[in-house]
Amino acid sequence: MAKTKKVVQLMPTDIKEELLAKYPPKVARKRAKQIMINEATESEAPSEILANVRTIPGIITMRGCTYAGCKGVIMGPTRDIVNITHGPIGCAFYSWLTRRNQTDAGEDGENYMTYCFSTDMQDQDIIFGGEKKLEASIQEAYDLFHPKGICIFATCPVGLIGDDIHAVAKKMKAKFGDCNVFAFSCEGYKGVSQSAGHHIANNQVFTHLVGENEEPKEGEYKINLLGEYNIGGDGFEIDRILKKCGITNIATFSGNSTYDQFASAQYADLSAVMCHRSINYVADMLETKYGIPWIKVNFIGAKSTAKSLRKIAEYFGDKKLIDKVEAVIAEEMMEVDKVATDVRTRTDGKTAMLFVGGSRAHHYQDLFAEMGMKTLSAGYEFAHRDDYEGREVIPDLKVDADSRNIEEITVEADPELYNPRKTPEELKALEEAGYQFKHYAGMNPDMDKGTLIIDDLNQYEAEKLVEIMKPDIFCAGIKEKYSIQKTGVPMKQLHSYDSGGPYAGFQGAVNFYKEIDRLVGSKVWSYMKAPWQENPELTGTFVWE
Ligand code: CFM
Repeated sequence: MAKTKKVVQLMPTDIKEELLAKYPPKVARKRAKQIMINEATESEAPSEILANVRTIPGIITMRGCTYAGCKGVIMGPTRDIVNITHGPIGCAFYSWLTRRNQTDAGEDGENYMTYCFSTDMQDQDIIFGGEKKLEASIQEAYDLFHPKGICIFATCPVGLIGDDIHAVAKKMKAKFGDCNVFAFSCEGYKGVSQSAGHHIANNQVFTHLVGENEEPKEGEYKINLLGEYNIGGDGFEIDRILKKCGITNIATFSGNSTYDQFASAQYADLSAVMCHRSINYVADMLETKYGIPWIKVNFIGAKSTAKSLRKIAEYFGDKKLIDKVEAVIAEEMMEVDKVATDVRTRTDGKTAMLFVGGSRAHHYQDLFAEMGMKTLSAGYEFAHRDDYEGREVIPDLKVDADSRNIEEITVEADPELYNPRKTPEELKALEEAGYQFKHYAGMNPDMDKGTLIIDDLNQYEAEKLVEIMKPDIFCAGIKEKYSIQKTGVPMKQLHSYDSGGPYAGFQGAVNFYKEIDRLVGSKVWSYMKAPWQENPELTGTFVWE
């Protein structure tokens, strides 16, 4: 049977129209601003994307909540801090090990990752207040583990009843003396998505944790790796490469991180930012307070990894490091090129769609490009306009009531520790040679003209897109997985990686090529028919009939 002709004949404007056709006019008008035809020339198409705004009630969004962004995303991957969820048990249980951030207990053996700490709020705590229960939980955790730090995370009811979690944290910190206790007002409803939770986490970590360690860190070419969460072991692979190059990673925010790493971040000489969306606030604050410049990197994709390593080496400008980085790239690329050449005979020209949180929808396009695959459509769940259009748009971002809800903290240069890592002349020389600090161009420039960029994609639109464009693979999360597979299209989870990974770095690229090759080459989903599709007229009788 001839394969049905796909995609190309359809104009992006037609596809957009079809996605919006079912909505009531008001909903369609709002969604139209969140569906962008890249580099659109059509006069009616918007030149900017609407992002970081509330999901329309009734729409089944792919987003998560603010608590998820704070507790799950930023603080979750840290292994030796006890993270206590103050709230009903469901909030803790569903954030317990659901994100595949791996940890290695290290020499000290401290690893609380496998535990789930909750105050288990009950009806009476909601009515009479939960502060006493929180205090008792903190005490219990301290008595059991004597951790260096205890973090408290607010869930929705905590904000509604007004428990003062910060006062409790302060009291317990003073009582213990040897354990840093602090809290996050990251109630699920605090923002429009998990993005608000990132910002809240960044603020508190910077205020209460960064700089706490006063003992300088030794090492050559010291960097912080910001926005890398060690999903499926990505951080382990990046650390392997950095180590091989002779680069010292002082602190990862926050994959497999420790209390001590955060507390020593001020001793790095460069911040390398992987996930811009979740951690750019810390990058900026490290620069303001300590004078550490930041650059955007991407270790997803072998070529992107090589590029990022070269960028780090160029910053330090030391011939020894530059040569070492080149030697590592040459060595690692042998295997990468071998596998890429092989898979490309099968994957070249295939198509993908990516809808992930706030950076992977962009980063993973590099890996697909290395396999000769085209991205038809992509979007973020909760990123802001700068992640689409580049940081140049930041001054024009509309500050609405929801974003005003998230505290902006003022950071000033530290009177003792502020130390610009480069002289103005050195910075200028680098910039004149094309080096860009504090720069992220966003996803849009890397996507083809006419591709569809969609913010906060929902269940209905996901299925509709797949039906219209029939990609060879669809990438998103667990909530989307099964409905997509039912349409006959293979689905790859890019949050949890299903059970795969790592996909970062050189070895990660090899893993990804092989896995995607298998997925797009497999017909299993398109062969699968549900019983009711084959025998649509099933009849049944009741046993008593
Ligand atoms: Fe950054 Fe992330 Fe992402 Fe993110 Fe996330 Fe994640 Fe993600 Mo899931 S921090 S924005 S809030 S890269 S958990 S490791 S995969 S949505 S694209």
